[in-house]
Amino acid sequence: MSRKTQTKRSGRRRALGLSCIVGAGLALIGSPAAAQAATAKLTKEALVYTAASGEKNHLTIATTRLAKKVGGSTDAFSVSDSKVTVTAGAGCTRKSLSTVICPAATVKLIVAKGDDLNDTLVNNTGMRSRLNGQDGSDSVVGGSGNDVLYGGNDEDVLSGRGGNDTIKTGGRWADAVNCGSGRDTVFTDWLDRLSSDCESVFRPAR
Ligand SMILES: [Ca+2]
Ligand SMILES: [Ca+2]
Ligand SMILES: [Ca+2]
Repeated sequence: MSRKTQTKRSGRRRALGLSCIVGAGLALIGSPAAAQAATAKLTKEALVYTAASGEKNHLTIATTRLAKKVGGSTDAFSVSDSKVTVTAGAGCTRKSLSTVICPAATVKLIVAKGDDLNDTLVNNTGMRSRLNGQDGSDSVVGGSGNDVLYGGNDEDVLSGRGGNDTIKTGGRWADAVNCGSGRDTVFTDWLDRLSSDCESVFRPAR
């Protein structure tokens, strides 16, 4: 069978399969979107949250407690994205459809990426974090520790809150930056609006 014929046939099979799924009212089950859900996992020293493309995320990371000690501690982080389904990756367990719990014993950094669309990423802990809104107009909110916040493309709102934060607005977009307390450093451009409490501001020449 030629390659062209094979492609045609598999295309027909895909079309038939899809119409059956839609007909049954189960469009999401088994689809590529479901296979690429947002994931929270532990790496050697970090808690990593990765959104999937096509999701409008509303992520909140908070502290919680485990029923039993893991790594000598009951400290844990709850990773909750109210807008999407979250998958539990390495070291973490799922609490509900949109909430995953990860033990805190080995975590020295929180990393979260919003991928595309307009997202909200909030670190409500004292653990230092690296949060990246990526594409879309995002709201990125650091915790009380020293955070690194990236807006990525489009018009973002970046809030450092407590701690000595580094805030990077990225691109030629009209972003808004609120540094909060601590000694904060901002890498910005002339379109951005900054609060008056940003200690070090770096802008390219006009
Ligand atoms: Ca997103
Ligand atoms: Ca963005
Ligand atoms: Ca700050």
